[in-house]
Amino acid sequence: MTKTNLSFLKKLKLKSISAGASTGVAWLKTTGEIIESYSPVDGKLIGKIKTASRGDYEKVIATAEKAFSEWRKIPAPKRGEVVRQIGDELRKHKESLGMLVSYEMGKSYQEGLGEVQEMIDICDFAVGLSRQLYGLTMHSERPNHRMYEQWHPLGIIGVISAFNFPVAVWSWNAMIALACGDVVVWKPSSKVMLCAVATQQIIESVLKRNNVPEGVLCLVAGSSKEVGDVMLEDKRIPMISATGSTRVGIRVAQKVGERLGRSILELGGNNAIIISQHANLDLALRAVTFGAVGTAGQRCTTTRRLIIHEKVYEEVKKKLTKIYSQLSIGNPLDPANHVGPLIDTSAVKDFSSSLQKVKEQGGKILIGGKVKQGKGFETGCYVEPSMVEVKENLPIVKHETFAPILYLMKFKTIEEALHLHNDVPQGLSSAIFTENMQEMEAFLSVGGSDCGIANVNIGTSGAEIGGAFGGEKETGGGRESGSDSWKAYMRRQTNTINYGNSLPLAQGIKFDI
Ligand code: UN1
Repeated sequence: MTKTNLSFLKKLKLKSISAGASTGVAWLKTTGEIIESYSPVDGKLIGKIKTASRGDYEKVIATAEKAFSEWRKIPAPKRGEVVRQIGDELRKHKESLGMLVSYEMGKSYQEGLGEVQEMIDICDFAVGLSRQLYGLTMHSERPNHRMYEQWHPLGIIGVISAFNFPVAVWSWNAMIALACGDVVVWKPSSKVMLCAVATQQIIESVLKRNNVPEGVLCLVAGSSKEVGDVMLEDKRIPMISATGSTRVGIRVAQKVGERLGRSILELGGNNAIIISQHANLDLALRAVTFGAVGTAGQRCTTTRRLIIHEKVYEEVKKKLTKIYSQLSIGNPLDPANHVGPLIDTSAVKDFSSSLQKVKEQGGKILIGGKVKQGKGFETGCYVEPSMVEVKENLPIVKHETFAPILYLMKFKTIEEALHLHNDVPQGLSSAIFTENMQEMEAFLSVGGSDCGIANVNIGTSGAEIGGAFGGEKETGGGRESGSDSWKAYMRRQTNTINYGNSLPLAQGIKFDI
């Protein structure tokens, strides 16, 4: 195995034991247990984190609450200026942070860089947004009355992020929230806490030199028991934005819903690509491969199902099998490799048990399926990307396994393809490859894809930050990132002003005294 050059850890100034809690400008002397972070790439210890305890969490939240009363009064474009500088700071650290993302999470270095680029891009987006927090005006039915709506900051936004995007998904929430005048408390996944600590360290200098109130951008890296569960029930947090599995998301929705808090949920996906007989197969095969094996199948937008027209089925199967046989699996920091490790050995167990279910339910493994062993694979986290042929949506096909397993199935008519496509509990991302206008429009029409993202002639993963990101059904229904997702981070207020001398009631109601 290529030896990883760890000089990026020095550039990121990670200590051998990092504190797991920060108020943005100061680190706490945390009192939680120590967690060791090992790389799934080579099994080496990257660093330790003294996590946040419940008591540390309390301190952070109290500081965040105070910070909100100040931050919300700072003009939005001035808040945007701070976000702009955060983007610039991230630009300076793109390579080192991208490398840490790759090393701690296991995605390729290119994808690690891409993740930091998403952070930079959302900063740019949020800077513009800080001058565009528009409300509507409407015409009152009463004379001498004016009506309009305005958007006010909401308060503390709790961000619970998943291991697969250790830093980008936080930034989609945090940078928008910051521009909106909210403050943020971030609970990262305990599998990738060092990425969160490094990010927090990078932005610290910006917050300090701009005299941003203490508590505006906070980190509480702690266990679910000490931190996560408490956040869900904490009435001081009006909104929780959580990314993770559907199982976790249901709990978040219940707990936050019980106290009538808001939540944005971005949960499981079971994303399919329909390949029509009218597809440009060259494009389709490239998109399928990146979508299915990129991040070793651990994106929520990963391509998990291929619905292929019977006329091109054999050709697609043959060509893809060839591509899969040529994929190189290994250290994701080595650009020669296409597929890195899964996050941990428990993810490997899920991979193997899903393939076991495939066999029991009558699916046929076409290629892959094994856990890699031997030199370079000592962590036990590397698996072979697998292609499975199925006759219909078997129970296992409806389940999201967070690993590189791609199901192939056949269709005859576009109606049948759309039925197969939507016949799963999840609804995040989707795509069709076709050059036929009728098929394309059918896919995008009201009776077409039921997902939050529907693409034509590009794959299911790798969405741009400018669009709203999220999906329907078990994906949770939330939207983050671009478009007008910012509205979820603010409270809307409708205002009616009477500038006349009488008091007409709406709906023409008479009430004389
Ligand atoms: C996720 O996997 O949780 O569209 C987010 C994509 C990325 C984000 C994925 N921009 O694949």
